[in-house]
Amino acid sequence: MGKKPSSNSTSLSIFNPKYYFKKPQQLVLVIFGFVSLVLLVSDRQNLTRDHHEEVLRLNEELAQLKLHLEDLSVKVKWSAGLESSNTSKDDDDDPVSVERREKVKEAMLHAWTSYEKYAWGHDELQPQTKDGVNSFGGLGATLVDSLDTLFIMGLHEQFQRAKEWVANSLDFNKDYEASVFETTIRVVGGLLSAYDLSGDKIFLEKAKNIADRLLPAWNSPSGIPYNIINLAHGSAHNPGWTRGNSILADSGTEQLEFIALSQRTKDPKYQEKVEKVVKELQKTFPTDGLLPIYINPLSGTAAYSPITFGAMGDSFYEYLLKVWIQGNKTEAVKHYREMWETSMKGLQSLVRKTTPSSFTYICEKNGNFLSDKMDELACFAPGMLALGSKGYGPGEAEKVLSLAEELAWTCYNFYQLTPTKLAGENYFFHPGQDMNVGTSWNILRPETVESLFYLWRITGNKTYQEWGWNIFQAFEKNSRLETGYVGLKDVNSGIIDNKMQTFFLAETLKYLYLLFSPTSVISLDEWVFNTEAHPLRIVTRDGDPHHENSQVDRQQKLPIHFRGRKEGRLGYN
Ligand code: DMJ
Repeated sequence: MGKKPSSNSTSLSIFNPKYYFKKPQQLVLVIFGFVSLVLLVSDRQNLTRDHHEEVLRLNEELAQLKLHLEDLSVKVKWSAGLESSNTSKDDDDDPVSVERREKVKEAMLHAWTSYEKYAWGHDELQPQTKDGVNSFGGLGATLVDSLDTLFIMGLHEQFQRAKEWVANSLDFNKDYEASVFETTIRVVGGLLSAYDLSGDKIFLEKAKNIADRLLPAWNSPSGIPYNIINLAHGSAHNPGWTRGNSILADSGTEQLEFIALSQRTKDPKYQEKVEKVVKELQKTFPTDGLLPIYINPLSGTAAYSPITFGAMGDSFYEYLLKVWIQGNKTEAVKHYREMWETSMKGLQSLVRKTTPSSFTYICEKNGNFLSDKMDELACFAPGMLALGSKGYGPGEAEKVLSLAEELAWTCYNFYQLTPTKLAGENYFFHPGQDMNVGTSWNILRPETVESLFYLWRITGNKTYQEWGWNIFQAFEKNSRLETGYVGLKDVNSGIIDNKMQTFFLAETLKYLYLLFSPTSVISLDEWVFNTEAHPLRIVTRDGDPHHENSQVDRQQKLPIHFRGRKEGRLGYN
């Protein structure tokens, strides 16, 4: 009797190629099965991806519809005259502003949804190639920079999703040479502002974590920080091209964030480091208050280099004023205001007027030589002057405010004089020719709308809203793509680049939104904006805005936000 093959030997034989020589139909079946399986799996994957994209698209459409609905309901209310009956009427709110801020909110939603769709968790969105890029070490820079804008605009589902990412995926342990300045103003500032607005402790924990990684940068002989630090290892240095020097703006623009962090954590170490910088600079502060852009971190003194209110100088002057405001203008911060006022005298010594149209501008200085050039970056100055004008006595206050208004007119014309109605990166002034664009790109910068926001808040002059609206429309026309917002490589030709800058969401759109909101929304009496437009609550010098014994009354802490026109206050999470 032949031996019956065991089931074991049968199963072995199907893995034996000879089996298929004897039974070719089985081979056909196996191949067919395999191909079907591969097709099925790849089809599933495609379906899942398509499904995911479809869900994101539908979400954006839904959010757009919600906005549209809010807009309609606001209009209906206005036309029915119901407004004043159920809400407290703000004198500075009107139907045109309501409609405009809804348009700005829609722009933010578009920018944010594009980021969610193509670059989620990355630092920046590249709208043309529809992908993300990590230009800040992979810290989710756009996401963190956008948190407070989402919150203020009432985009709460988006804020929630961003918060989940911060809680679960934001990791600072990166072997990356980070800019101390950029990481502070975007990440520390963004997280602290999200904490102040929402009260959610996760933001404070994360802010403390990244600030702890940045702190070794201040361990120089003078206390002036090195501007680059490895986030994983804590080794700090300056960029090669500064000849070993620290950059003025990079070294003097961490005070607001680190003081705020000390106030909220009750740990003075952050505040001590950054306040020492200003004390050090005060020792050799020039009589005109104008510091060159390079500071030697070994001696703490200025190295021969240009003086400017544009790139590399700008926010140092801004923070002198704002730390004074953050510190409740008390004795402890008096020296900041004094230094600021000295610098503003210096600024006035750099002011010139063009011919034939008499535009006011701020020169740059190198040694004794003045250069007739102004960066668009220096267009933060009108806002700063307006904000600081209130601290002067009669006479001087009007003079400073009037200079602010003249400079704002020039900055607005940086936009209006180009074919795209968007400003170039810098301008040169020649006798008889007023101004010409120098570097011709526009990377969605905020400085001019920032100044228009302050000037509107401080003067109540609606002209500034009109100017802001014109600039917003130019962004919509030239920079908006299906996949986000891009800068222009050239404001004359309108050729676009491939980057949605994080400050477009953090600053440009936030200031525009606030330009069309009542003054009670992020009141300048209660909040101070860092240089990346992150509002930090003004508390007592050692206070925590969320501490149960905090002096700030809880009702007062709630930011007002709008569903269409103001319908009420929103609570914390
Ligand atoms: C922002 O990161 C900040 O406003 C900074 O102070 C200057 N540069 C950009 C915006 O232009």
